[in-house]
Amino acid sequence: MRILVTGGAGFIGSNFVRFLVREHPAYQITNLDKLTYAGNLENLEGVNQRFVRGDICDAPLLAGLLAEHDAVVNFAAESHVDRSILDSASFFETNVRGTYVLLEAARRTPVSRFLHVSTDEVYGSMAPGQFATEDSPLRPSSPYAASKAAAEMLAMSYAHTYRMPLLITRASNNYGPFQFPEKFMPLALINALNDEPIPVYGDGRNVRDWIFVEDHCRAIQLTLEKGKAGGVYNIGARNERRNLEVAESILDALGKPHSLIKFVKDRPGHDRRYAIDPTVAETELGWRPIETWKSGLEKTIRWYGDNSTWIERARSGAYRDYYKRQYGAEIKP
Ligand code: NAD
Ligand code: TDX
Repeated sequence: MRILVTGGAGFIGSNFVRFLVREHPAYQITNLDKLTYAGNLENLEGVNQRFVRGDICDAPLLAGLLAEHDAVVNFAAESHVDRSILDSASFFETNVRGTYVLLEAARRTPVSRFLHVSTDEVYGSMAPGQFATEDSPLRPSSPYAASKAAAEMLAMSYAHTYRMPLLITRASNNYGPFQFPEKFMPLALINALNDEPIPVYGDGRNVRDWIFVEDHCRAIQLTLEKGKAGGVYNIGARNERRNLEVAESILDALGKPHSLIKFVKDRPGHDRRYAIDPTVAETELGWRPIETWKSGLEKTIRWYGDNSTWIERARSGAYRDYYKRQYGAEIKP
């Protein structure tokens, strides 16, 4: 199968490309990425793939590429909630209009599978004890989540109207190697490694369901192979943790004091709890996460510990300005 992967130089996309090259070498991959601040070709060093620098909003480029491929996996997105709160224009440009341009290109040049990578954030916050199933209503809270829900709805309308062979995955919070330092897990880990305070929003009791990135990548590959056209799949690891517990686990693993945790002003509209029911993926796709919280955390900590040059580069330049704006503090030189 010839796959066009979009956004494959980012965190999950680059892990997905690495995973396919390593475990499913029969796939031919083209990686289309705009290389925004979150895209990084260092994530793909030594990986045998065809790379095209470009934008999913570029219709003529997509027309040419789709003619050479059997399937699309769309990771390309603006992905950070806090940035969407500061300024959401690029979120609607890439996540909504970009998905529209990609769908329109695939309508004109059909592919046999169109997998759109979405998120559990489209369901919004869940009450204690409640789990979203694929049929639960979409109630996005942040501009980021709204842009992802809008993209899904557009995709569903294309599947319905034009019989596009659409697959949607809604994953929970990913963690693992190559995650950009703006997200909570790498931010906490890197700050702990550097003895810098870990900023925890609000009371730290917000809950996320953490999944190791490679488990998510395997679920995407299985969805591509076995998913029913029109199917939606929740991809979660049944691994709910409070943010405070995540920070403490990282500090404990590194032998650092809990006093590095610093409670800071809460994120506006901060969703209290994300929780999804992954039964459909488990039963229909035969998917199960391989990593436990302990093994996934160990692998992640080891990777960041071993990749100080990657960290240094990712935290340089414009990221320093973002950090100062978001946290009112300088990154240590
Ligand atoms: P990321 O921000 O690390 O990577 C996004 C990639 O998309 C970058 O390489 C960037 O250069 C590229 N990109 C951005 N705009 C583009 C455009 N217009 N054209 C082409 N490429 C463009 O994001 P991530 O965390 O790897 O997330 C990937 C996808 O998975 C996103 O769609 C996100 O919504 C979804 N998702 C993420 C998580 C998570 O926990 N990180 C969980 C569930 C779903
Ligand atoms: O500095 C921080 N302090 C803090 O307490 C940051 C950056 C985050 N947090 C909290 C907010 C969340 O409750 O940690 C939790 C995780 O935050 P993020 O890493 O920003 O992730 P989240 O907002 O949950 O969204 C993520 O999961 C779903 C991804 O960024 C999305 O792309 C994905 O769709």
